[in-house]
Amino acid sequence: MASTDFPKLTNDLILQAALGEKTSHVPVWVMRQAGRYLPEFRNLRQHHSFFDICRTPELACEATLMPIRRFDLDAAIIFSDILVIPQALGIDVKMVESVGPVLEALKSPAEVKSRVKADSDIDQELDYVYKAITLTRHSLQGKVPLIGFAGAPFTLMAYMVEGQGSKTLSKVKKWLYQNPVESHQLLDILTGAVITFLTSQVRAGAQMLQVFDSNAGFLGPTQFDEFSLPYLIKIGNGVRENLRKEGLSEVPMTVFAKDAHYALEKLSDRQHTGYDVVSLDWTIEAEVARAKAAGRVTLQGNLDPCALYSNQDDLDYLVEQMVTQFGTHRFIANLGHGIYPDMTPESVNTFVNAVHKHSRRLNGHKNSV
Ligand code: 1CP
Repeated sequence: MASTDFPKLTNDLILQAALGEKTSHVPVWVMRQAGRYLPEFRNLRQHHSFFDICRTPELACEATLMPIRRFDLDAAIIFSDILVIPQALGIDVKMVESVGPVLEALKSPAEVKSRVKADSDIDQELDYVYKAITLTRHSLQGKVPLIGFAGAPFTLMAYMVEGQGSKTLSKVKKWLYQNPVESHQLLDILTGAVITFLTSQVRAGAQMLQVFDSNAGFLGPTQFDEFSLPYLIKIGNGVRENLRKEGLSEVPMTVFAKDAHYALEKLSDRQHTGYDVVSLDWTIEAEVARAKAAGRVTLQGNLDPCALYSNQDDLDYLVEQMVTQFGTHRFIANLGHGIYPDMTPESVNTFVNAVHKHSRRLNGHKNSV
């Protein structure tokens, strides 16, 4: 299927908001919106393994569309995982029931040279993601934009060294302190792979990109400045440069450095980083984030995912508070991290509709003044 002649986009609210334009209401999507909290996704998982879904464009497309059919969301995010990059570099990744992803971890810094395939053909390895994106972009029929994504180099490195999620990330942080040279070598390899991967996602049809640095909060400001930020900046600028060179339109880019409040001022320097949107976790106040961003980027977030356990009236009120505090301009509503599997579709519906309802009302008030 051709990656050109896509259906005309009818709801571009999120793209407008990302670029700082005023919108009639605040756009909203949910991190991990296609996942196990949906009965139809659990049903799909009974018949297919996680990576089979990722690797089969028709199934990845189907999973991506599930939340779009149910809720009034303003964006779709392609069904995939950040760990497809380590896989493409030759590291085995398994999805283990009730554990999550388990990788064949790098046991020593020497293994960066011996086990990480730095010359791997990323576009060939990950062609299934591009095919899924092109198919999904057509299947969305222009209803909402399609977001492509990748893991940030430090977060990917953390999984490659730890082998799975960790409470302390002490193994990977040991590398940063004891083996900075090999750490930078690995981060460089990952950065190159991510730039190629994101550029090709846009070529295939992604209309917006997000980089997930979910483990950023484990780094303090000094280590973030050395081991994460420079690579995030290389990605922001590298993807833009590639797109320009190919004559492709640039797309809005979002960075999510979870728990890295200390870096918010630097991450909000759009001219330097290349990111139009900074996504926030729930532990920072809107007012503080707005002051640090200083009008330079759009903010995304940041309701505590656990607010979805509230009753529906309380949830509606919490959303109202969030939209009132962030304001309706330069804001994309989301959770402060991914939704959990035991949350209900009903609460997602309430969340999404409350964002639209309250932001429309707030905009109406403003217009009538
Ligand atoms: O068994 C299953 O069905 C696996 C559950 C699952 C799903 C649905 C995993 C395993 N990944 C995904 C999809 C996924 N992962 C998406 C799809 C699109 C959507 O949002 O709807 C996205 C964007 C991701 C990104 C991802 N994967 C991140 C970054 C975002 C975040 O949550 O911080 C991370 C850290 C991962 C790793 C990962 N993959 C899966 C799990 C359970 C985890 C986290 C493990 C851990 O806690 O360390």
